[in-house]
Amino acid sequence: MVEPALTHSIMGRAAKAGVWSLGLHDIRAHGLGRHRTVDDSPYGGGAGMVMRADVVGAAIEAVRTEASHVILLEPGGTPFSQKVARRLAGHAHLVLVCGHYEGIDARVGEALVHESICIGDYVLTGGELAACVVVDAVVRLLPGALGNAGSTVEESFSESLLEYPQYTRPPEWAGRAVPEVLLSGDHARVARWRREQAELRTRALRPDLARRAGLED
Ligand code: JCQ
Repeated sequence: MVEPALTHSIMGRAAKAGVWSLGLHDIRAHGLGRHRTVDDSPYGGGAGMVMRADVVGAAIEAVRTEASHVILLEPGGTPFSQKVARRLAGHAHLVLVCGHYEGIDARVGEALVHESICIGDYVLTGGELAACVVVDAVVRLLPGALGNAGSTVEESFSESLLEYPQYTRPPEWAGRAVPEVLLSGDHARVARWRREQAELRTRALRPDLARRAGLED
């Protein structure tokens, strides 16, 4: 599921351009015995299975280097944000460890993981989708990733606001007209209107962001 998600479209083009590269490693390759077992029942009892420290540890050791920043995706981690994405974009090599079942033996986190990251308050069946979210948000920040199509120049205040509404042709659709100001050709008026819309939308839809951005109530 990870390969198609991260080799599609912009992410795939950026990989072909040498901006980044993806290495996929199956933890089960380090599994034990004929069944390549990766998990076992929890010490202390209880339902579910826990991924073994020796197996996951060997998988991490096989791919990490001196330059690696090892990340575990889990609900208990640091909340992921644009700020965290910017920080991770500064690392030469990220190792994203994807757990399954009830989680990974806690000793792996202590011994081999630099930080745990959480992408939101819900539980997934495995860390792979969370890893895809983190990789997408980080890779688009790398120089050359977006080509000429986009700019990641993020002004410190406006990036904490929601986007203003966008319109394109046709000028009227389903009885709805594009706001007149956008057809006016008055660039200063357009800029003012967009800024105002961004603030109104942020206040209405994300009061938490509005407060953080310092907008008046
Ligand atoms: C990440 N928000 C939710 C699921 C166990 C390491 O242990 C486990 C990891 C997962 C996958 O991550 C998430 C998640 N951010 O569920 C179970």
